[in-house]
Amino acid sequence: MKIQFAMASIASLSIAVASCEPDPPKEVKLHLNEIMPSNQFAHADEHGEYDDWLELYNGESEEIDLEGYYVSDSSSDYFKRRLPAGLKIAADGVLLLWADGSIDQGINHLPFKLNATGEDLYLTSPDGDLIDSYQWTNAFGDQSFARFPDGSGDFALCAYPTPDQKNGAACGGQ
Ligand SMILES: [Ca+2]
Ligand SMILES: [Ca+2]
Repeated sequence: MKIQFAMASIASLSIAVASCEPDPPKEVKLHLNEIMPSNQFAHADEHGEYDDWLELYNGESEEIDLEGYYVSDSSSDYFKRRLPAGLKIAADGVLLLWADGSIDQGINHLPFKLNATGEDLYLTSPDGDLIDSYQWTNAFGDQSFARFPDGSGDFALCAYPTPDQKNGAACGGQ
């Protein structure tokens, strides 16, 4: 009887706890949209350097302030780079980040490079929730992995990259 009473109490307690929980976090339509792990001659940064890059896409109807979001190339540390103040991405817009290991070159530069033979990328919210990730192997030079449609579609290898532009109809997209 005591055990039954205890179990009934636990059951009612868990119901009470569940009813007090806050709403789950709203899913943000912010995604990894295009990744070039082996940039050779495709697109140079503002210093004329052909560094690796990744592109984010904002599928929301409002601008997103990226300060406090995290980007990482390590599954053991999702918080490798906290994006600084000043990075904003327009509604239905894209933003390019340089993975060149040179954060001294500007707020849109990351403290790591990408590995053409294979690596992971992670995008994490300011609250620490993993928003998006992608893992690749064998990236070809000057080709990207791009989502079609922007933000929501699967990644596919793209021979006609669109850095800093929506992926649009390139590479078989609609
Ligand atoms: Ca650079
Ligand atoms: Ca693009």
